[in-house]
Amino acid sequence: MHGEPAAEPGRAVVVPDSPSDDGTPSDGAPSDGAPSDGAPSDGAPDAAARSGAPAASPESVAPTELAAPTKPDTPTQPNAPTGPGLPAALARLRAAVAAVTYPLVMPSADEARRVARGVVTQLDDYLLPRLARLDAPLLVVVGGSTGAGKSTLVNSLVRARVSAAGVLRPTTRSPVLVCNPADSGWFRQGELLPGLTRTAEPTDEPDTLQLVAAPALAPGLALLDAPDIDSVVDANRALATQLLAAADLWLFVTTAARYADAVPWELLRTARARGTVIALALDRVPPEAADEISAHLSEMLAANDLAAAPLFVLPETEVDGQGLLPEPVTAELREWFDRLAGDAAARAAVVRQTLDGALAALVPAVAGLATAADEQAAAAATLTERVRGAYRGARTGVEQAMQDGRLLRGEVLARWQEFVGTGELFRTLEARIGRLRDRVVAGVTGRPGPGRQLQAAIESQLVTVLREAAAEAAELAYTGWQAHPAGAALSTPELGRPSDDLPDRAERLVRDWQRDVLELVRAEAGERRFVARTAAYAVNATGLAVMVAVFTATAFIPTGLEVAAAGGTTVAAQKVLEAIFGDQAVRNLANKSRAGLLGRVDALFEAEAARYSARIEAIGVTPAADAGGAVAATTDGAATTEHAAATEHAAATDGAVMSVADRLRGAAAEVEQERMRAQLTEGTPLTLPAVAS
Ligand SMILES: Nc1nc2c(ncn2[C@@H]2O[C@H](COP(=O)(O)OP(=O)(O)O)[C@@H](O)[C@H]2O)c(=O)[nH]1
Ligand SMILES: [Mg+2]
Repeated sequence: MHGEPAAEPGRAVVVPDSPSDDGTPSDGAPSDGAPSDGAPSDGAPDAAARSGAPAASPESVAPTELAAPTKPDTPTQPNAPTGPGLPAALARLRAAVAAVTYPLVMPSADEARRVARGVVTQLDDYLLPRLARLDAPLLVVVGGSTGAGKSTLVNSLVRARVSAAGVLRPTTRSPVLVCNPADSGWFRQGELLPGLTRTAEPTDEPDTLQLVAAPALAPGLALLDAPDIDSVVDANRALATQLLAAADLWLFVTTAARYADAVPWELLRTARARGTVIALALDRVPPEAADEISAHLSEMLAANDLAAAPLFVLPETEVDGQGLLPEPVTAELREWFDRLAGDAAARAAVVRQTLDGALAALVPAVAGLATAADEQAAAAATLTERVRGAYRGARTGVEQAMQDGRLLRGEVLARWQEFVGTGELFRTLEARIGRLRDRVVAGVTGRPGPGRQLQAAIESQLVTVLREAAAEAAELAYTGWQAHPAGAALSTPELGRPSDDLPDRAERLVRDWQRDVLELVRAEAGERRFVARTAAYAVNATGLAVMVAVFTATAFIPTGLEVAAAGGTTVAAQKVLEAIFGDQAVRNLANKSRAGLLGRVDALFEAEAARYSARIEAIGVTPAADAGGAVAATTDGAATTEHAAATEHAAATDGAVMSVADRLRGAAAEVEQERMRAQLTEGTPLTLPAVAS
């Protein structure tokens, strides 16, 4: 299928699928193009190898060592490459960037996701393969707005209709890469732009790149006809951006009518800021307006710090039968490309400048990602704290209910009074406690019915308090989340109510606690004489008295409120217990029981709160408070410029406590250090061929 010649007229042929083609750059220019043994031997890009096995040793990027054959490092861990060197640092940065998501709805999240995708894509598409093969053919991406004449210009430059021109297409169509047949191996093997499937024919399939070999194009330089940067089709615009990010040189095509459009200038400024090498073609210029328009455009270029960019002015003409511009119109541009293609040093300088600029641009991009990651962690912490606060409040509410006598009103109070018998007993109890000890025991042991009813009353009262507290907390937490954009996006209405099985769990909690209390009483009473003389029921009854005592947390010093609420009966309960156990034992029992109950309440509410935190955990964001610890070390590391310090820093902050944002900052700092060490542009100043006129 790849072997068929191009159907298009002209000299262009479809790139043959030649097994003997090893992708070695065509010119082998000794100044920068010694065959590299780091070149992959087959056309199948291997993502793991790309990210994990830098194809160039660190020395290979130093300008003086460029011509030296490079040896691929042997990867130890495919996803966490270690060791020095720019490729390894980039692979680590790639892993760090790819590991971070920005799932919480935040003002910075959309942009961060877009930037992160762009960084990873550019690393895969361009930075890593280009760094591994600085000598590979130069890729010129032809970009510009719809109808500017990009395809027509590419076709005219190679004197063949390789790219469909004048088509208004609502769908994505594979971009066309044209190169000299000698360079086709490199572009076909897919080191560069590995996510695009190479095709020999035009196709509407997404993520494809049509390769066309054109002998008319000099070896060493390829043209890529990119989709419109202002396309109404999102996928086209995204692809145009992706391709421009993989360019060694932008040829920016605009027209006399469109050159002041905002979108292109936005892109040009960004490209300029990062040092991308840019040339401009001002197309379809009416001869009578040529001076005026090119003067104005030159002004605009100067104002945007682009005065040095070569500018080619192409007069308006008719296209020929093949849709090509007359040869003289494109002659200047073609000669310029020919000179650039033939000048290995100039090409190397272009590659190095664009590459170095793109690498330098990673630092602010990743800094933005780190900030967005911090904001995610901070938002997660805020949301977590709102939930914690709500359930802390619920716990406090239950604790207060235990202390303010609320639990001793109504049914519980009535059952307690019934349980302990007539008020008579207790009115006399205080004075005759010693003598009445045995009678008290008899009293509490002799009424099984009221005991069970009291127990049920305590249970239902406590369950009610727990359910109300849980309902209040759920509502408060829900309201808190609704008031936060990220929380609103994460929450669903059922979070605003206690979980469905909360009533069951609350009932079980109370019963389990009541059992605990009886266990305690049994243990405490074990050594006491009275137990020997009483039935198991006495333990039950005493346990109930302990429960009642628990609900008077003023530690047996009745407040006015408490006395009013319980009518003095809690004091009586205490006296009964003291009569049986003695003062200190009662205190211990009540305290232990209270602690036991609160512990169970905490667990209940933690489970309720976990419904919320599970939503944050599910999307993989670690709340800021849980991620601290290594902040100081990271800041130190990021500030240093010494490689040794960077390595140390990486080791020192490689703990589990390091936040994802700090990981990003550390990885970016390492890349920046390695970029400066590599001195990509040192000794290779950009000297583009001169533009006539
Ligand atoms: N008359 C004339 N038509 C041109 C010229 N350049 C491009 N066109 C036409 O303008 C239309 C859009 O051109 P095309 O190359 O597809 O623009 P693209 O969208 O930037 O690729 C096509 O119909 C071309 O034939 C030119 O210099 N002169
Ligand atoms: Mg086009």
